[in-house]
Amino acid sequence: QKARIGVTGLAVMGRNLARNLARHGHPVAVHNRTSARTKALVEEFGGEGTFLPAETPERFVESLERPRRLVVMVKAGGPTDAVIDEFAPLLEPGDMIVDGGNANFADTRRREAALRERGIHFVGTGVSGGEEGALLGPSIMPGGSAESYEALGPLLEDISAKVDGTPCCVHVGPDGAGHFVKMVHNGIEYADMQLIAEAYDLLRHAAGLAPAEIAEVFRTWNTGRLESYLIEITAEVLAHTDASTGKPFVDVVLDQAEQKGTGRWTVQTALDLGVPVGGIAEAVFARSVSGHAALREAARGLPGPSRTVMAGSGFADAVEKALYASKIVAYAQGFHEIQAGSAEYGWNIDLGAMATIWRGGCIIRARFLDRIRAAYEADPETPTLLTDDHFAEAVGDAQGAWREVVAAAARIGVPAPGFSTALAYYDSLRADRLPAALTQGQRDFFGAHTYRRTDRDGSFHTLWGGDRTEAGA
Ligand code: NBP
Repeated sequence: QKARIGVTGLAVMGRNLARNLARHGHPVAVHNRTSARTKALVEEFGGEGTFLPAETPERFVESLERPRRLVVMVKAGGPTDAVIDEFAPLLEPGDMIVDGGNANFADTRRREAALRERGIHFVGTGVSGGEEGALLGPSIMPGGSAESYEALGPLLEDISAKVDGTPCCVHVGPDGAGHFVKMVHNGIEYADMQLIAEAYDLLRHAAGLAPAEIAEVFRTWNTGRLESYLIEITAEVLAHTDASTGKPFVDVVLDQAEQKGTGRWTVQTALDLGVPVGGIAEAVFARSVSGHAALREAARGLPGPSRTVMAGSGFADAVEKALYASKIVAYAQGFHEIQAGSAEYGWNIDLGAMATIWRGGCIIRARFLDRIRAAYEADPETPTLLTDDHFAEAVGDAQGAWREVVAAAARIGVPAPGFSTALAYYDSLRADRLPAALTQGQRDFFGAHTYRRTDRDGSFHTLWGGDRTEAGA
């Protein structure tokens, strides 16, 4: 018997993806550099379906039906290249290598081009949902050729999460498109988590609520428009009590957030593409600030207002509005980045389809994504989600409370970089005039960088060092 698909790299993600495939009735070949993992998988879970274990790359490749579908789930970076170098010589034109790791999309573009020369399809695929998603149904974002999706799509759609019967898997676009979208998904995830953390901090310090009480607030929010996996787990974490001290769990965890890199890539890429993603950038910076222990220690005694409890009733509702509005901004920025990446690399990404496949399986799964899908259905070319009827109305309704919350944060000295930057972005977009005019004046003054005028075409320069007449054409 041959396997329909194979998975190499059997740590948590690969093992669970292989089990997911087997549970769906697809005979799956399994391989890992260290064969103990392969044996353990078959011993523990062999009863779940048909596994074809292989100790060597040669046996692994031999056990696959043609064209071969080979999923690589190893640590991203060097290990992925090592595995490709090991397996590609064993493959034939028409075979497919699916990289399900969190690769940088630029690496994926490089690998895809190199393997295409040899006739091998390289399918950089975003997989979201962590360990549990991989087993029970992740959100899957495959890039690569349309031809490879014909052979892989049905399998991937079969094991993906489903929402209202629709698979959370769609062909994203050529070469690096899948990993690009996964990267932005993670960037949005960073922003979403940061905004939730700020909401918690404000409820705690401005409203004086205890973690268990805040958990209740989040539970209530989770029955409304903010309903999402992240809000749900936030309530769980806040309600948890540390067994050894009896204190709220959140009070015994070191307040230094770590990161693996996809948030940083999202921001670096946005800078390269010239897309403003302040909400995502502040979320990455907030984790970075938290980790600078010595810096924070040095600055701890700096003056600030007393953190007296000041918020009255209704504050939680205001925070809910600030959170919803800021979240809309973060998603608008993330989708703008996908739109820009798609244009830059000619990927032709369907933005509404991205919202659709993120509704289930992944970390940012939320009711809210239906709204984004509807916004792109109404206008696929919309320059920003903020002008969609639903979102414009929601933000319009929230903006008063949003401003109050940002002001309250500033008054009591609680950092709210996510809420603040989102509001500044909103106000920047809606402004009649921006002080960028002054910036251009300064640039022209010190560097003769020229400026354009509101009333005439052409570029102009004022002779600042001379008689200040204007030259231009
Ligand atoms: P890890 O990222 O911890 O990688 C461990 C696997 O890589 C093992 O199978 C290991 O083999 C293999 N490997 C390494 Br390390 N170097 C290798 C090499 N030179 N040649 C061959 N194999 C090598 O596993 P993971 O947490 O399951 O994640 C797998 C991928 O999925 C990563 O790219 C990750 O970013 C991505 N991802 C993870 C999550 C998550 O929630 N964990 C979610 C979404 C995506 P060994 O057993 O012989 O050491």
